[in-house]
Amino acid sequence: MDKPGTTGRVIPALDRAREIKPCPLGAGESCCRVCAMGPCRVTESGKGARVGVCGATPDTIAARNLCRMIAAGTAAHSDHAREVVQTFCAVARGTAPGFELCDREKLSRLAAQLGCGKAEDPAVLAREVGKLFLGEFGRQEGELALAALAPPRRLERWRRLGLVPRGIDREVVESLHRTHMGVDQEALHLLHQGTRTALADGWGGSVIATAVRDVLFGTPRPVRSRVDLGVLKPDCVNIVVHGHEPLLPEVLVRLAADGEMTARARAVGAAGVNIAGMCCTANEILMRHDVPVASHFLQQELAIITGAVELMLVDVQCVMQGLAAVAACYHTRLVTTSEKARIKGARHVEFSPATALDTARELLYAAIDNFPNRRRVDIPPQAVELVTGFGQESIRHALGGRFRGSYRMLNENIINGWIRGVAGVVGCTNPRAASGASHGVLVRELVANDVLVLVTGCAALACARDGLLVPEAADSAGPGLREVCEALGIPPVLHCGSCVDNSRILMMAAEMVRAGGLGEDLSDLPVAGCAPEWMSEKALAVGQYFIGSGISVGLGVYFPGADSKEFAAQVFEGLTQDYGAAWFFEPDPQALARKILAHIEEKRRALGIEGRRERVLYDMKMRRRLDV
Ligand code: NFS
Ligand code: SF4
Repeated sequence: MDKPGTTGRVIPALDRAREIKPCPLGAGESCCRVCAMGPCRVTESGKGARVGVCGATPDTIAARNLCRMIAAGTAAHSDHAREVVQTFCAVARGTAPGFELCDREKLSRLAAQLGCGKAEDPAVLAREVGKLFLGEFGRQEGELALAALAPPRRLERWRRLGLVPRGIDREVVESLHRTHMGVDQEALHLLHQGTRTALADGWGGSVIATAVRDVLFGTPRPVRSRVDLGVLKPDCVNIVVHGHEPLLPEVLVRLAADGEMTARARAVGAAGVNIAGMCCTANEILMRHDVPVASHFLQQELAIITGAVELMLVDVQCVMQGLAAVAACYHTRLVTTSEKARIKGARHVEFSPATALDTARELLYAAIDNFPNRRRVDIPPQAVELVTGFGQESIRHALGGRFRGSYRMLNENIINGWIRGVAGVVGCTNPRAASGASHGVLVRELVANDVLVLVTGCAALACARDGLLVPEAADSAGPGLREVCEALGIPPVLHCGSCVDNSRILMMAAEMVRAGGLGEDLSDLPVAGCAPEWMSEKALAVGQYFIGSGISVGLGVYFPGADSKEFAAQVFEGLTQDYGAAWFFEPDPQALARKILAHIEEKRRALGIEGRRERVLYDMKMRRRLDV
């Protein structure tokens, strides 16, 4: 068999993961590559060097590596946010004809919240909001204006610890500086900078990206759709939109519904044009337009292998280079659309807000013209129903009722114990873990114990494939959560969007604090986060900003640098002292669920609300019943 990465047989990611042994560095030992006296491989306990050539200790190296990964994750989310804000500003100036300001009510609310004035003209208001948002990236001094969205207690704590981000770009740059050879060499000090950088992502870049996309494309409301490769249609021209930027897909979805495109598709023997999403782009257009989802991260190559994809569009982040080799074996055209990202072997058609309509039309024509080149088509029939569209606003509405739109009712349900707490299950799917299967095990255990689950990113899509995102899934919930879900007609697992939409979870947590009765800081809430199958540096940035915000986070797969006992003591315990939250590591999904449940119960005890309802302990027999 040919080696992965060489010529010959194309092996998709799952096979490659089986064939490539993970490098032990990072998991078993700390590895530093930041200067040419190294790379240095150090360990605290096993055989080998105890410090690097420069004398760097394993905990410093581990903290430095984590800080760099957080900086990369923050950069990815925030550079994406910058792109969206620039388009938003272009729309406000009237130079992006394919777009409009869709949710003007949210725009006015944002402007009022940010003190951007009360201009009647939405374009004027948008220019003001856009200017403030853009300013957050390059701010050099003072505090990120958006940090003020955090509960006052949290903001005070950040101020005391020197953690309030200044500008988004500034924190990323400073993290890279501090982790350069011979600069910041104390693990905790590095971790604090990692947190400040991550907070610039969570309360900065990600909040901005979510808010602006809501104004441009609409604030999500609950809608139904379907997920899995079975959403590809054998008789249609199939286009898969993959990556993270919803700008071009938004225009594409609109144009594809145009009669002209259907007529053109019919002329080549197809029934019409079918668009399906992949990864976070999928989450975006799913939330707003119920566009079906081909699937999560790990299934990107498999979509092409169906032989039914005429065109796959990719922009930035989580796009496997292996797609080019797979596409070359089929008729699929792989097209890169971001100025920032190209793949050898893929065609490049650059997107720009000013010419979005023309680009979308050109791409639709290319897909339709490719339909007659199809060879064998083999689409797995599975496609599962899901309900999506839960954000800060729609959850307030769904849980607060039509007339009392507030988080008070959610808090009441938590206080009286019908809902024990809330868990955010986020992040990727990873062939080194259970390839998406951990999510079902973990989430079933949580909902069976009356924990309301909020999901985003590929974790959300994995849960959707598992049938957990429909109201009927409440059948497998504990008695309290089931009752609440049935009364409100909502699933026990609420889909909150893409990974930048983790900011929605932060905002909901802030609303819960504001609604009262569950403490005064985010760290008081019976809430936890986890990323059981993380693979991307963005997931570490998300985890760190949750922790910096007071919400503990469990990580699966592996924890980088945990081999250093000193570093592990900091990240798993020490941080609690400062943030009221810390990381925990648990690769087994069932055990991860138990840790989350224990954490939630501990928070309930601290709030004095532990005894309202007894927790149901599910034995294997009961669990098997839930799994059907
Ligand atoms: Ni999030 Fe979205 Fe998926 Fe992971 Fe990648 S697509 S930004 S990083 S793999 S969840
Ligand atoms: Fe080695 Fe120190 Fe250079 Fe890192 S900075 S590679 S530990 S010499």
